[in-house]
Amino acid sequence: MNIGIVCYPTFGGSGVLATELGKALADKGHNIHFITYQQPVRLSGFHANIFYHEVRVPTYPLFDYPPYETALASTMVDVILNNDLELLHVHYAIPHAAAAYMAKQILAKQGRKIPVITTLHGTDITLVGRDKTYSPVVTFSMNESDALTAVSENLKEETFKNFHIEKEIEVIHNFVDVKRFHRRPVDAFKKVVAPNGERILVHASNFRKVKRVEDVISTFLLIREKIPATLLLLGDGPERTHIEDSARQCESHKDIKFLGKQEQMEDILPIADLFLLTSEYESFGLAALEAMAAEVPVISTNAGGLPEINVNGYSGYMSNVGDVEDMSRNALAILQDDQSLKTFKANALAQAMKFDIDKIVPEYEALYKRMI
Ligand code: GMT
Repeated sequence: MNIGIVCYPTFGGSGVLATELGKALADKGHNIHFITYQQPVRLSGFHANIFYHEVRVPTYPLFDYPPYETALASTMVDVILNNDLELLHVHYAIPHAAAAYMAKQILAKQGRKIPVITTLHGTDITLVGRDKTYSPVVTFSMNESDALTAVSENLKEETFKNFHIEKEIEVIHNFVDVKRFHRRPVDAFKKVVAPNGERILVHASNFRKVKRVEDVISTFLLIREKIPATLLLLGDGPERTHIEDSARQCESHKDIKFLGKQEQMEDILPIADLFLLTSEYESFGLAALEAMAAEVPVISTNAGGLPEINVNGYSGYMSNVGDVEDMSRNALAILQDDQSLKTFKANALAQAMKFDIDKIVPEYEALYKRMI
């Protein structure tokens, strides 16, 4: 099939998932055309049947806000016509679903039909999309998509709760390539991070308010009072500066390391003993699933779709949002002895296998075939 994929090219989960999906489909022989404003971060190396089309937004002194959506819709039309695309799959509703609707109407005038699938990822529904500034356009363009998918049952429910949706939403859970993440940890790297065999805890996110990274630090400090441990914080975003500043004031600040944005998560995660995700909401929590695939148990909140991936007392533990005491108690229960850590690690991997790329990608392929 000739498929167009539209996504954000950044480190966010929706862009990561869209890119991994495109690469997996290309491996299966499909031609994949990414349409976005920058090369997606997870798209590196040469793939004979992956094409990248950059959306250029010319500036003009009149534009305080360059019209990205117009440029995107025009690029979609151009790429669809010149590459004979059979389907457009857009990830994250805003503004991709609206731009896809516009492209579809332009092509319809020329007698060309193109099915559009919109995959809802989370904040496009729960935070941004609900805002009345966007809501009418988001509702309309979701209803105009030929198919809607959501990355969790919880997100499907949230969508029906917050928007007037007139069609079915199919849940296709996010996936992970377990083979890629399940690697032996690099001993030399582990030695640098934890020279005295300290437990290694990891958090990865875009440091937005919804992630409550301050709870990651508080949980870690409670754990650190009881056992030797070190915390790696991966990623970057608006909350990082003040969290880094306040972490510097703590007695254990030397055990907290901010590594910034990292592309090779599969090299870092395998050295970890525990992954912390303290979010106020996660539609799914792809970062936690990648950790589990690297055999790392997860301490998370029980918000949103997290209970669909993290099984309490098996692949890790879940606590109420903000309950850092409970999160640290649970973390210590896993970390305090090697046997318990070993069991939780094995369980985390087994749980990740349920969301393996080989199980989930065929669900998208089946949907594409139906739509085409
Ligand atoms: O987590 C973010 O803020 C980024 C956001 C995105 O759209 O890139 O992630 C959302 O989509 C991911 C992939 O489907 C999910 O794993 C995340 O849980 C979801 N984030 C939220 O719901 C807050």
